[in-house]
Amino acid sequence: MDIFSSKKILRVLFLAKKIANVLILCYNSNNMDKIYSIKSAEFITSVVKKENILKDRPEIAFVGRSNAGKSTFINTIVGQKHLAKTSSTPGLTKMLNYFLINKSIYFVDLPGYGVSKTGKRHQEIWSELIGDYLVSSERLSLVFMLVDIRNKPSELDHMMLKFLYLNNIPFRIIATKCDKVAKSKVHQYLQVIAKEFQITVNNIIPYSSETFLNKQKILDIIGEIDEQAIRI
Ligand SMILES: Nc1nc2c(ncn2[C@@H]2O[C@H](COP(=O)(O)OP(=O)(O)OP(=O)(O)O)[C@@H](O)[C@H]2O)c(=O)[nH]1
Ligand SMILES: [Mg+2]
Repeated sequence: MDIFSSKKILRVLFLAKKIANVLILCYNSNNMDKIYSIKSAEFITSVVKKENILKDRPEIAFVGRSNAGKSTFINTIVGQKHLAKTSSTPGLTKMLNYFLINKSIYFVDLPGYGVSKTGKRHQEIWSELIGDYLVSSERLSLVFMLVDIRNKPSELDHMMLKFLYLNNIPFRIIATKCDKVAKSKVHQYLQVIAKEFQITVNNIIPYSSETFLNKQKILDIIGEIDEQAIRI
């Protein structure tokens, strides 16, 4: 074989290696960096009694003080403006509202706690319902606990966190309404919440329903729970 044909073979081999590398890269990006998205979300039912709690699918629940932004959070995460009812008046969500996501898992919007206007008896009924739900939902996979970034966690927030710990319920903390504070101050506010809860700042995900800050990060967390996950 003369020197020219061996050079040709080397060039072909080099090209083949390059093509193989590109193909491997494409394969990996198709299979490993899949992005979870929500294709469908529909209201299923409202529950007021323990005996009616659904048990047929994995669930993600949303807890937090009234007006923390739970229902708005659900709407922006699923990409529908009016799926869960929202209001600037605290105490709007009074029942357990179930939404079916991607025909696979439930989102459960829970009544907020800490509304003095609604009367003590009402609050007792709600906290009983929230407690019953959290302990008796066998397929509860995750709780998103929402706190308004501007507010120091309340006594009820502390109680909720303790409750989740003691009952071994996996949870993530979301600091909502980040658009309401200066960007440069977000970390400072998160530190206040972290200090109060005695956790590290990294354990709190800042969010805004106005800017969709960290929406994909939250969708990816949801995707880990959705076993039937459809990813793009
Ligand atoms: N600027 C801003 N406003 C928000 C955000 N999230 C929620 N809100 C507003 O906060 C108010 C309360 O939001 P909801 O989603 O109804 O709060 P909730 O926690 O579901 O309240 P309850 O149903 O009473 O427990 C509404 O006026 C929302 O528009 C946010 O990220 N940024
Ligand atoms: Mg609500």
